[in-house]
Amino acid sequence: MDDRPATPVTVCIALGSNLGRRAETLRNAIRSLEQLSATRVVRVSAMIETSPVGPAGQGDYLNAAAVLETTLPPKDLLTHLQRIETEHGRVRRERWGPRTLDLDLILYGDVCMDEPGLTVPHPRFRERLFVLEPMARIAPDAVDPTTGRTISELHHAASSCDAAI
Ligand code: A4P
Ligand code: MG
Repeated sequence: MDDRPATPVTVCIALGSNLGRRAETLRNAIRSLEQLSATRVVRVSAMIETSPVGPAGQGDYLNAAAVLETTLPPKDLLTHLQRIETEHGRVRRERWGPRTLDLDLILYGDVCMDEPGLTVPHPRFRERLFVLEPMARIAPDAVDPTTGRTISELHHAASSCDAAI
């Protein structure tokens, strides 16, 4: 799906940081999202502090979520997210390792795509409380097009498993 959608699509983005001035980085990242062309930031969650999932020995994260409306195609949006990560000091090193800023594209309307470099919905978000918790606060009724379940339902399921995945 490379074509620009005719009408704005509702998109969910997950934000995370566990290096440097975490809250300031997330606030600045939201400002960068607000400056994207053809895009409106509709809702931003509170920041939550979460234990790191992945390699041991890294610090706690601040995580948040944002809902956007955009006519940028998914790949263009991901390119912008990666540019914003880089502008905020992100250096790609170890997978799941510490980072100043991580921006993941979680949902892009009801689009399902699996292409080199971009899988939507994000393949691991259903098990991840650090994504579902902030998303459930601002988009509880958004639907995961792969499972047909709402964010609220996925959040309850992940919480009840106490999924530290
Ligand atoms: N990519 C494919 N699909 C997507 C998508 N929907 N959104 C590709 C964003 N990127 C997508 O990402 C690796 C590649 O995924 C990119 O080149 C992109 O083309 P990356 O950001 O360079 O690497 P990563 O973030 O280390 O890997 P990944 O697999 O995205 O990890 P996650 O799932 O994002 O996990 N613990 C807590 N508490 N809080 C966190 O925020 N984050 C992670 C990262 C680990 N542990 C955490 C947290
Ligand atoms: Mg990532």
